[in-house]
Amino acid sequence: MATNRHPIELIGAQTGNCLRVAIALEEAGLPYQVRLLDLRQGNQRDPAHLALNPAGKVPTIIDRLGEKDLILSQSNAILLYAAEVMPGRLLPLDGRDRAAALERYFYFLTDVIAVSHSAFFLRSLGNHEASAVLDERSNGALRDAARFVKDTRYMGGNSFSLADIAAFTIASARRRHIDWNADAHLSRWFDEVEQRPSVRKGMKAFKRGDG
Ligand SMILES: N[C@@H](CCC(=O)N[C@@H](CS)C(=O)NCC(=O)O)C(=O)O
Repeated sequence: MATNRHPIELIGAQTGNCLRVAIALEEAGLPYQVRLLDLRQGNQRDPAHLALNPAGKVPTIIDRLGEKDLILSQSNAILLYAAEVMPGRLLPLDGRDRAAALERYFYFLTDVIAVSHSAFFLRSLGNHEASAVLDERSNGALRDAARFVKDTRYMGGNSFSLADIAAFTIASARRRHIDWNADAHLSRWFDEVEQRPSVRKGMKAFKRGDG
């Protein structure tokens, strides 16, 4: 299904939001090409990028579909789009299993990643006390996710899904703050996901500059 497609253009940088998209495209088997922006140089606010994403953020994708390009921002909307384009690759097809995987996906997005991003923002403003409170809340939610992989192989059930991609990028970013000896299930899950070919390739996508 994906072989006759134009490669999706993935505009981004080495950040968690962009890495989630690269891993999802790898796992979905969708061809893509990376366009690297230098966020420190402010490339995200160049007029050409603002025309694609007026918020001046990454990631953004361009999917050359027929006569009109699909331009999409918001990393997690892009992940859901990839799941729709390649049914069964990123979310289970069965409705009950799919709902369970989505529940976990949103757990990581809202209870772990969003809280961690707020902590980062407060830290950048010098508000270390409030930032530490949110960091601990986010880390606690991540630690608590060990129970998700106690009885199933992956975060959202018995198949790899968007829930694992969301969980992995934040766990990887916070790995120094997690006591990996405290829970064998969490470390077993992390080690397995880290070795997955799509994850290995996706994590390097913005280093080599192509998909
Ligand atoms: N909710 C958006 C957040 C996008 C976002 O904040 N991107 C950051 C990088 S992870 C960015 O572009 N930062 C550059 C800036 O704000 O100037 C998403 O998930 O895509």
